[in-house]
Amino acid sequence: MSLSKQISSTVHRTLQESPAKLLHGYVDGRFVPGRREFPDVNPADGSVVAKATEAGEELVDAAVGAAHRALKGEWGRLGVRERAAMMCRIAERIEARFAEFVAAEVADTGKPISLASRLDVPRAAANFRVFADLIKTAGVEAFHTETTDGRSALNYAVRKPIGVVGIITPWNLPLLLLTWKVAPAMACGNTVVVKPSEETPATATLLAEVMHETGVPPGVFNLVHGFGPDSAGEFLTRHPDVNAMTFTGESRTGAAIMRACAPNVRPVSFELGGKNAAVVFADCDFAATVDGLAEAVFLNTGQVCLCAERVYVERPIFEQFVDALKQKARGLRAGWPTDESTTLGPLISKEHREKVLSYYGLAREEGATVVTGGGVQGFGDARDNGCYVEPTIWTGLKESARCVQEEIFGPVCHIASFDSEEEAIALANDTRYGLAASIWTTNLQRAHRVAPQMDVGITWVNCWFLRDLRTPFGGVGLSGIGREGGVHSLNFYSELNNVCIKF
Ligand code: NAD
Ligand code: 6OH
Repeated sequence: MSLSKQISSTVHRTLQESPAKLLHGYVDGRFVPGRREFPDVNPADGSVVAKATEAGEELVDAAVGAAHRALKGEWGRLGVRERAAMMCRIAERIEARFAEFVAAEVADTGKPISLASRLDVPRAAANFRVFADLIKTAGVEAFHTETTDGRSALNYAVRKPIGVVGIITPWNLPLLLLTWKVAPAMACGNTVVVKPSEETPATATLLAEVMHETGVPPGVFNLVHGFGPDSAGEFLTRHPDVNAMTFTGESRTGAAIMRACAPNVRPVSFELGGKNAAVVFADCDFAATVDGLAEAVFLNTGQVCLCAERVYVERPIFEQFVDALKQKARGLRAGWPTDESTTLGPLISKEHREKVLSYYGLAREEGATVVTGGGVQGFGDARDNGCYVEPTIWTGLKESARCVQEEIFGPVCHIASFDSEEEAIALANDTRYGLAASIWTTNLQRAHRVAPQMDVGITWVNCWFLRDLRTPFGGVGLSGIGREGGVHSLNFYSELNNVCIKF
């Protein structure tokens, strides 16, 4: 059977079987039930695809305890090459169960099967392989120091695990973002307690199965399900024995986690929200830019932290560009996620749809021209119980409008015009966020001049979301603290002990 047929039949089987499925936490090498069950809902039609069990404070405490014991056990004694080999086996097991991972991600998020197969699951395997390679080749700093008595000292830094790492992740790219943190944490010899989003518990549970099958020692990878406040998320962040916290999610949640980490002065790494700008110059490759922006605005129904919600277009091509992006928006196929030809899935939940629709309403009040969309599609089938919204484009808003300043996290952008490079830079930087920007031009001198002036952590030129996992990834301002990726991840997930030897 071809891979795509295999994936498709696994997805259909999973959706049929899954209402009976109970997703437990994984603590100290065992699957353990939590204190109560909560539903895992498929946002394509509102059906319950599984139930997960919420970890209470005792289970989170057990997970942290197991993670500490594992640091001192077999895992702590493994050499770097053995750890790296284990991580490669994890990548292989993810690939061996590729169709199941895709099925679980599609059922939980409603994202199109084509996207989960192309992006989410391959990246999960890649995350383990890349950090396995990096840790094997990572060097340390060394300095030869001349001392005042005419002798010398050698300084070199020793990399050590930081300890037990707490990992909390969101629902938009659940497996990709979880493994983006689990892999470097494990590569550096740490143990982890992970808390995936309550909206998307399934692929994290499959990952626990993979850890089990791969022979990862008990306590190295622990999984607790549940919510944020007064639930597993909060219990984990305020646990005094968690040595570092890494979090991807909303800026507001980042602030709450930072407060929880403050009393014990633990390091945090935060990848938070964005209100990303795309700057389109009149000298761009028009067709490629329209294709690129259609992805940057609508991929994953706009639920990617890197999505462009503010598009600035140089005046001579403004009308033509608005019209071309409108055609792209209208060409998106809001279908069943399991259908190969679907290009637009639902939003993650009814609650999130209410939020996005509230911005669709607010934009009208704020004086927007609705170029396309602005409402909800009617399907005449079970998708009407789901969380779909129309892809939407606005023009005509003031820069101070809430719809231009606040992260919406839906399939929507505002397009405004500009007249000069300086104006474009000022407009792009007029935000409290600072995650990513994209610049579209065929003038490379301009690209080199403008890109460094973007107040963000990541600037793409003539591309978007093109990832090399060795590069620094993160944001400024409300978009986060720190960088992960390559050596930046290794530095967050390890402590350096500088050894100074006089000779
Ligand atoms: P969220 O902040 O609501 O939830 C993220 C996670 O935090 C979930 O697991 C949730 O249960 C947990 N949580 C919530 N409150 C908590 C608390 N008080 N203590 C501990 N844990 C808590 O985010 P979301 O709605 O799941 O995801 C969407 C957001 O994530 C958007 O803002 C998006 O921009 C951002 N995001 C950022 C990046 C990035 O790399 N910068 C990547 C993906 C998503
Ligand atoms: C946000 O939704 C996407 C984040 C992507 C990454 O963290 C990554 O490593 O590609």
